[in-house]
Amino acid sequence: MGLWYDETFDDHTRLGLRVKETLFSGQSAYQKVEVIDTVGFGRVLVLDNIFMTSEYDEFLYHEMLAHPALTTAPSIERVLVIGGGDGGTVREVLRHPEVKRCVMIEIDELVVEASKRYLPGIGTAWDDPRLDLRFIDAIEYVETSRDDRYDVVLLDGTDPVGPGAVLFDESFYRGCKRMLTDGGVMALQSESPLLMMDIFVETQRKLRSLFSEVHPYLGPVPLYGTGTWSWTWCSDTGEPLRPKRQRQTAIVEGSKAYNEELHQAVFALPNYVKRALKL
Ligand code: SPD
Repeated sequence: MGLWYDETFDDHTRLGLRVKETLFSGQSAYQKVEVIDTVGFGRVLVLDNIFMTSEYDEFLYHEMLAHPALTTAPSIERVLVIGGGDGGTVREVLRHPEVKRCVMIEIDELVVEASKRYLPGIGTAWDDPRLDLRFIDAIEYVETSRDDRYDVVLLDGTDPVGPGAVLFDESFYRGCKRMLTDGGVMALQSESPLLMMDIFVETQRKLRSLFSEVHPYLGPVPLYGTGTWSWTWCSDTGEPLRPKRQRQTAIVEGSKAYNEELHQAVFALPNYVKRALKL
């Protein structure tokens, strides 16, 4: 049978991947960092026993976090990415020619080191001169850099456990909103409405208390347990279903998932989600 690596959810469900070998295992000041090579999902980044991203399906997650926001914000010259130490999100951001500067705030240098070495196919934009990568605490950055302004803010955190839990706090969302330019767009990963409905609903509540436009959207990410994942598009003006065609054209051909039709489709919510959100 060989060796299996399991992520366990709430002691009642687990997802197991058959492992070929462990490529890296280390402990940072924040978390356990591992890269495993698996039979079905290729190389997988694992933080504190939670699957973060895989060579097999990472595009489904990173393209959907980045492009709905980046194709709809009024301007995308300045982009802030919080988390995302594997490099997949900044890779997608920097595919947009209009982006002039992308600041990435990652607390854990070991995640980036391990990803650069063992997941070079995911982080392909580390050397882009527009990228400004800083290893600092996002909470501290948002508190101390109140004058920095961004057209788009993307939150690419872990689940709300361990060092990433604070990235789900309402006060943190408020700080991120303060950094947005007028009409700016924030997008974030907002967990699974199937596996973590309570966290999903509570996240939507917090965001709705801060932004006038809050639109969750869904897509498949097989690595994340139930396969159904959510992201949320937030702004005070505008709406997510009016993307700029020119920006879409610039990236659609090079995207594995994102296209014009999918952009519209992902915002269509199933009844169980609409009912949970009282929409
Ligand atoms: N259940 C795991 C959720 C992880 C979301 N973030 C992944 C980071 C990929 N860049």
